[in-house]
Amino acid sequence: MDRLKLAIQKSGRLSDKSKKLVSECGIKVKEGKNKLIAPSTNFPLDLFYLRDDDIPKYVEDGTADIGILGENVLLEKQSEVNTVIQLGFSKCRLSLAIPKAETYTDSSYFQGKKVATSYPVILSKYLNDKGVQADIHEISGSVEIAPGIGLAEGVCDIVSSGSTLFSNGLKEVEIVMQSQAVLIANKKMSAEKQAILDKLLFRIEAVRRAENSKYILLNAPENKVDDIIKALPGMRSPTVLPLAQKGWVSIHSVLIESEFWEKIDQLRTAGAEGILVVPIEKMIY
Ligand code: PRT
Ligand code: ZN
Repeated sequence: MDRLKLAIQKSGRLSDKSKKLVSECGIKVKEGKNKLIAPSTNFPLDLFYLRDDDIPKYVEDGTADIGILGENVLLEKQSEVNTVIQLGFSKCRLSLAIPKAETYTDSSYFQGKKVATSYPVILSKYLNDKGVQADIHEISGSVEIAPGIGLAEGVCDIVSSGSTLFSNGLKEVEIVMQSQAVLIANKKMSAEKQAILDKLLFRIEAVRRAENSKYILLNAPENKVDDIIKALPGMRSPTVLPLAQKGWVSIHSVLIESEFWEKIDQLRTAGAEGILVVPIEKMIY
């Protein structure tokens, strides 16, 4: 029986969240110190611990079948793989930044200027598309210090909160790309491996849906039920149960996280009381 090989980052910003996702999919893995490969004991999958930069190549050549990494690294490496699903974690952006005191109008600012980055492929394509020729210096770490030590006049680096740029006297002037963790797959997988991947995807989707949803329970007078139901999308239709107190019901449904506060306001206006909101662990359609 074939087993699916999943490459994840060994240690770094993606590793804990990648492991958490695997665990939330009910996949148990034997953890060993400093091991390169960890087999699952209850799912036909083996975890490969790698540097994130190596994951696209390993998945392209089939050493690993699938992998989890940031879209920024995926795009930079230009490997021939399929992007299967966005995973919604490790969100960040790749941005251009310049010293705070400089005046910025548009990307022509970078014409003929030295820009330090670990993402030369993405950056040169971005600037080329805008007709700007910059002098791109590839450096592998601590990009943000380059202007301060006179190595470059600008940087193109990953930004999350912006505090690294700020504390190095830089300001973000353009977003080159948005990024998040994605699951990638080899382009020529056997039918047997594809079937294991489909099973895994089914679980990942259930976990992702649950992350974005909340279970809501509320009480309401019977004559308000129609108004309240209008405000509740639910999976199919909400559950309505009679309460011991005559003329009152309990309504149960599912809310999308992003619409949450807006819906809560609508529900209260419609007459809902005693609203309880609870997290959902998995959601299977
Ligand atoms: O050793 P290995 O090669 O596996 O890891 P790595 O050092 O190359 O990568 P790692 O672990 O730092 O990041 C892995 C991935 O996490 C990146 O490729 C991004 O997709 C994603 N990610 C999310 C980030 C950040 N947020 C992030 N903030 N990657 C890096 N940063 C760094 C950034 O380089 C800068 O130094 O954090 C700093 C900026 O953060 P703020 O919050 O100060 O703006
Ligand atoms: Zn890396």
